[in-house]
Amino acid sequence: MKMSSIKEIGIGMLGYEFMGKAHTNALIKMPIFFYPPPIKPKLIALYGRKKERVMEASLRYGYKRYYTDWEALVKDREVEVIDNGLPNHLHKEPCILAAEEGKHVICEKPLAMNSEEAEEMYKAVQRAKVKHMVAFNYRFIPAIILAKKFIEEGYIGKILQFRAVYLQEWVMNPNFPMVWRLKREFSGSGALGDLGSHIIDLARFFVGEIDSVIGLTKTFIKERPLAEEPNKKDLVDVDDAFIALIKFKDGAIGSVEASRFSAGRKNYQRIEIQGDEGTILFNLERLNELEVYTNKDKENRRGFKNILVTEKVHPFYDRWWPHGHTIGWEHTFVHELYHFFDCLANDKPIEPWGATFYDGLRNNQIMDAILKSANTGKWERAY
Ligand code: SOE
Repeated sequence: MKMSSIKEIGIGMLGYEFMGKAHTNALIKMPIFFYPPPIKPKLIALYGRKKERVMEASLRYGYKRYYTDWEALVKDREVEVIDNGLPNHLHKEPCILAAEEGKHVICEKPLAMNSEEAEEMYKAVQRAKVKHMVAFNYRFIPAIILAKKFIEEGYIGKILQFRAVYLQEWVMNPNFPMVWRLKREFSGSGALGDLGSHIIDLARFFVGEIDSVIGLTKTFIKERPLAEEPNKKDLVDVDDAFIALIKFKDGAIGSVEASRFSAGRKNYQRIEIQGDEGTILFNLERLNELEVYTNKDKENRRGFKNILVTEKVHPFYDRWWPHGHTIGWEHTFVHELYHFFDCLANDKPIEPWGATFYDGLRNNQIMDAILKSANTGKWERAY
């Protein structure tokens, strides 16, 4: 199969910083490692607010052109897929316009600022009948996929409890300046939407629908210096940390918490899934490994088994390196974008493996319920 004979598809990327870079890296790598690719992404256009910076990024990343007007990029006739890696307050309008223009849409998490916006976005992509995915990239880690397989095979029995933390430390310094992730008007919430959204998505992915929640939030540092004028301060109006308890529809219970004030925790996402016959443990800082325990083992042989999930039998792994040559955080984006383009090229559903805008809507509804509960102090329905 010659690469020249593979259909191409025009990509319009919104944002060139953290997620824009992670997604562009994935778009470039996907056809190399997932060869022949289901479709070949063509880097058509890149959007950013600041002309100088987005022009430089477009040259550095290899986009054909750049825009400082996201509406013009979305309407670019060569752009067939919109990949939105902008701050959360710029998810709704570009994604809805993309759908109205008949473009397929990938949007970073959380889908929206709140469930009202998420519902509008979900309805728009349904009306337009375009492919839609929310970039919950941790669903595409081979160890996470193995955990799902263990659960489906009944290896740990009926799921009774789910507990997850997602801890980072990057804003503990009071001199760390104000950024969009710390302002409600740009982010919608703090650690909850940025980190909590991931573990809430995985709670639904592993256990099932969430019925109600009770939660609390905390802001440890309430004002921060402005990057441009350090002697001026601005208010932090989002959570630095949250904790929530969960009642799943099927009777299981759980807890989720995220913090940006966890000294020593760099990108520490720890998941523990407990069944009536065993336990599965995952740690994002050791993402090639999975720990499993089952009572099905003979009594004198019971214990946690640590599996290095790098054999070719695991999804995606045959595309990378020999077993034991581990992969990293960036590869999760290559996997999720491969999944998107495979589903697009072969008209397959994004779900249940990938997260659609419906999953994004449910995620925002659950987070809204946690924020409501943090005010009322009561259990709130997560719909
Ligand atoms: C994506 O993998 C991600 O979890 C982002 O969503 C977070 O914002 C970042 O802190 C770590 O990477």
